[in-house]
Amino acid sequence: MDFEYKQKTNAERAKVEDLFDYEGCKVGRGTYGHVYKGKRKNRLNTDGREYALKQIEGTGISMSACREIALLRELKHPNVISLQKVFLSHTDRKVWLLFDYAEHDLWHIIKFHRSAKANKKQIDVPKNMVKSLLFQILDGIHYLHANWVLHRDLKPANILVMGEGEERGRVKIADMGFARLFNSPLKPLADLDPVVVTFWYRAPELLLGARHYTKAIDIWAIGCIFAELLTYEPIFHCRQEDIKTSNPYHHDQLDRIFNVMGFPQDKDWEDIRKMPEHGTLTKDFKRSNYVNCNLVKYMEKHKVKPDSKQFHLLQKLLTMDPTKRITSELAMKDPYFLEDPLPSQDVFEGKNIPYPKREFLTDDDDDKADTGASKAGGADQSSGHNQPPAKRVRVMPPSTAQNWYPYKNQHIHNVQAQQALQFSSSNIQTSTSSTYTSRF
Ligand code: 0ST
Repeated sequence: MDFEYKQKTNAERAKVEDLFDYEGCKVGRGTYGHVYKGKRKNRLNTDGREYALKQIEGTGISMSACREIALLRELKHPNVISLQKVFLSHTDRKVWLLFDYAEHDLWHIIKFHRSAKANKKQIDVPKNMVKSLLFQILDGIHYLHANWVLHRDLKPANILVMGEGEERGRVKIADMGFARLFNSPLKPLADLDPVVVTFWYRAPELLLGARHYTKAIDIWAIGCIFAELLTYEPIFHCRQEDIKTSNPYHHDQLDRIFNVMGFPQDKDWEDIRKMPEHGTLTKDFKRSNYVNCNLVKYMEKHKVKPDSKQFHLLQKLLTMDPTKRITSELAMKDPYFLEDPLPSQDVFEGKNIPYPKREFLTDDDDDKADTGASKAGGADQSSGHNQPPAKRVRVMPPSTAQNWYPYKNQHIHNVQAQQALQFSSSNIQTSTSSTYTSRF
């Protein structure tokens, strides 16, 4: 390439290290890369706004980096994380993504309340906080679903909440990107270490071998999160097995769901007979073991009244038959949201925020993150609840339904994304692996 042109673009290119202070401010480490809390350097930084800088794992514009950038640049909604800028560091071939900084997330918020409860400490919760959280989660998911984007990995760690500032107390749906690791068709299973993955937010049809992700699968996960906000306990908590299998069927997880919900009656879920793992289900389970189990009983134990509007909505979200499960659109119109107190934009309602700020991680924590003893319950919170962080694994999920991703041809899109990132087409090289590389 023209040397002078290269020099000129090099001088003009915005560099993350010139624009942001982030040294020593690592707040997250996982299979997806590193996340830093950053502030704009000098210049006009009077508002003190904070940013999250994600340095993507690996180098170059990998398939997953490309996907994340291509997807996020199309999306704009107050309750969905927004990508502000992409930096390409030509010296080390690193890709950086700039986001607004969210100080809190539901994983930490729920953990805070759980330990307060265990220590019998009284913490005041704003009276409509759970309602506001649920409404904003539904609003964000409704936007994604309306645009045919399925989340596929909703859980408390992926629900961020903004701290002090202009957007105080606002939900931002994010995705740390762990689920996408499962989609690495080129990696043989034998290469991978056994790993702990949570199935607590997985819909029953997924555990019975459903072939595609659907909107209803996201709705089930929202029901699980809602129940957890009401009780501070993961509703479908289950012993975690080491998994090194592509089998979607998880006996213990299904057993836990039936223990809370009861075994589905034929009339409740007619098509259960058509599920790929229905044979295994009838072989392994006896309806008679669950005759006294139902959601009313479970929630009553946790002091949630079965005649309340919140209970009725929970039941509509946690409906076993995916075709009968409520949609995000209908859920937002539920009587629960019309009843006082109404949901508010600031889930903290202007009250003091009792939750601690994110801790900074040291390189030491980095090593631990890889071995499973990360700080504060998860530099990598992929598994959600005081569990070791994610390791390399491939559990075959259902295929990505064609319309999960708004663009069918990822190769074409990959090129488009690179062009959008102002690479000249002569810079694009294709490689035999799933990673596209470009000369920096
Ligand atoms: O949230 C992040 N990425 C993200 C968000 C989403 C949706 C739109 C579904 C909510 N998808 N993805 C995504 C897509 C993630 C990975 C891949 C490969 C594709 N990233 C945000 C990361 N956080 C880090 C902590 O600070 C705030 C931003």
